[in-house]
Amino acid sequence: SEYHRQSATRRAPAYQHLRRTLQHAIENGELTAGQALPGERELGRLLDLSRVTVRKAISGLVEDGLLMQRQGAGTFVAERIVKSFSALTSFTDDLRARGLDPRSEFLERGIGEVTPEEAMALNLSPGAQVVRYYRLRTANDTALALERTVVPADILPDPAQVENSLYAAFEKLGIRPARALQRLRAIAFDAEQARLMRLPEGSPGLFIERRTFLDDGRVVEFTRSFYRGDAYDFVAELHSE
Ligand code: 16G
Repeated sequence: SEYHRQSATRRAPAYQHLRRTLQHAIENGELTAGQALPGERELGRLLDLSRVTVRKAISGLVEDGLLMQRQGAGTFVAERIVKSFSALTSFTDDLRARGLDPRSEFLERGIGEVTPEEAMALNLSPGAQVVRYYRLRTANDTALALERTVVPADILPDPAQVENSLYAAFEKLGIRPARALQRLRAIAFDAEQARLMRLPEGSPGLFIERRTFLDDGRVVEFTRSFYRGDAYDFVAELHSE
């Protein structure tokens, strides 16, 4: 097999061979999006490798975003996440709907005085207090986005109120986002962002800025998201005028 041919000619640890072999199989379409992989035990038996080796190779590919793990269902070749560009949904909603486990890793979290830029985006007066979050967004241990969010402190007084999902915290407080303005552009992840996302520097990303409003016109969120460029398809329905 391809695997055995490669192991005979190279000397890297066994898990790296397997990782590379699986990566090639995904890249050249032998393994296709959505396809289920055999279980760790079975794969180990097929390739005559220990379960630890198989697990190490798989967890590396999960981190890379090439494989996804679903609780109780196994490991799959990752599919692109199809996301509406016109629906006011949250990261948590989007990923839960796909049976994945979305998480927030807080890189920064705090409260402070609004900057001029934030005041403009949130329609706040100078001197107002805001809550700020910088989060790494993951699904089943794959890093999918970095997000910086600013919320007026009179809406969300305590930064600790967001445990995992911002929109879940809003819901708990009876705050109902009504509409949002969103813009998108292509970016390349800089060195620091790439490190946090575990991607090579310069990897393609989508920068999406969202300002979300309540029915009464107040702005509840100013978020700048940096999504992985290779993981998302944004779709929108267009209507003639
Ligand atoms: C999405 C939104 C972001 C919002 C976040 C809340 C896009 C491009 N961005 O990532 O503006 O702050 O969801 O997610 O959709 P959460 O409720 O999981 O924290």
